[in-house]
Amino acid sequence: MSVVVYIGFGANLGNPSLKFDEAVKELKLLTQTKLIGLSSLYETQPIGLVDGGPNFVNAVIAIETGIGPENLFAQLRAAEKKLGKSVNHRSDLSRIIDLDLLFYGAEIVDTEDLRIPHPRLLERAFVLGPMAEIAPDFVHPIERETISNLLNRLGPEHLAMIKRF
Ligand code: PH2
Ligand code: MG
Ligand code: MG
Repeated sequence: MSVVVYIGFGANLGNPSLKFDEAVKELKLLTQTKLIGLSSLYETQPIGLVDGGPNFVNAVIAIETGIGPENLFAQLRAAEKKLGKSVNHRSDLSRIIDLDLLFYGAEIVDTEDLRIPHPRLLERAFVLGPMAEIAPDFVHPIERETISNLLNRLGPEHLAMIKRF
């Protein structure tokens, strides 16, 4: 059984586009997993950072995988660590890599450690923008709206914060 999974990539320190290539390579190494889509890279203004760090590079990666959601989440944490992220990195600080599990097919997961769909993606043009490029018609399993509608629902001030490279 394989499921289409969307993963958000973000980085604003070091060499983000190189990190993106490395992240894609790591995902290709996962068992039972096939890379099926890559968005363009986007330059995006930081949201909610307390350290005044530089703009981000964001993108969305689509894979098809037989790995279950919890296991995949653990594999993403392991890939982040391998690519140089410290384990307890705070979400309000600049980072050299962030790999977020956005959607696991239409599954809804809500445990202490893991929430899918990613709870903050609805307000994030830096996720919805790149995802709309590769999966505009994907339906959010809770909102029951397509990614392109969710993106359009965001105000122009959000859209102004992302720019395709
Ligand atoms: N990630 C965050 C916080 N803020 N801002 C942008 N533009 N892109 C990100 O990936 C991002 C962020 C926490 O993961
Ligand atoms: Mg994140
Ligand atoms: Mg993260």
